[in-house]
Amino acid sequence: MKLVFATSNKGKLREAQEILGEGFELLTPTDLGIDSDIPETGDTLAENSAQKARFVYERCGLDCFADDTGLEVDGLNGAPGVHTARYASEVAERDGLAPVASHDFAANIRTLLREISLHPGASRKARFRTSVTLILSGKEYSFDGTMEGRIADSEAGCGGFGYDPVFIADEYPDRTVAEIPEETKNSISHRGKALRAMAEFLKK
Ligand code: ITT
Repeated sequence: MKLVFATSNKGKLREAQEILGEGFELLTPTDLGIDSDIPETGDTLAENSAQKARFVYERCGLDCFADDTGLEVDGLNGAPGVHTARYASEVAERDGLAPVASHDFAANIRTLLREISLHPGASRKARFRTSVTLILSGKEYSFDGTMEGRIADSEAGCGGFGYDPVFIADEYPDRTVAEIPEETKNSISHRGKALRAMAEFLKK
């Protein structure tokens, strides 16, 4: 089955292809000549994933899905949450520091570790949440997934992407997600759960 995945994140695309398997051929907006930045201005992950999927569906009319993911840290009152991709740039703006590009993974991780260190004793318990919106023949469906864990004291590992070097999943408590094989991550991850639910739905 051919589906457009409304993403520009290569890590997400690689994981989604591996999770969904050979029965799914994923195209990206770039493959279809859609080069404009896809807006994400919602207040929730669900609003953002719907916004991304609709943006692409309106331009190509093909069945498609989008993934919006957030990292919630208990000791930071749920931050960065819906602001996960642009955390460093928003904190820099808040603190009057030099501007940082959004989606700067290294800066996002540095900011997260710094913000937690400013709250000694605060809980490092955290979770990734993914909201997936599928548009199939014009109708919308949503699927969710969560991976529980905690924020490590420092970065470790070079697998995965994004915040994986500082996230320790409950299932593998002695290493970060960037230190476990991608297949293992996909078997327990927020994205794995949401996309397997979508695949089950599509197979019916
Ligand atoms: P899209 O094009 O799909 O919107 P994005 O990178 O903007 O890609 P999000 O808005 O969902 O994606 O941003 C969430 C950020 O959270 C993303 O930039 C990553 O840094 C991080 N992230 C998402 N999934 C992750 C995962 O499985 N492991 C670690 N970090 C992840």
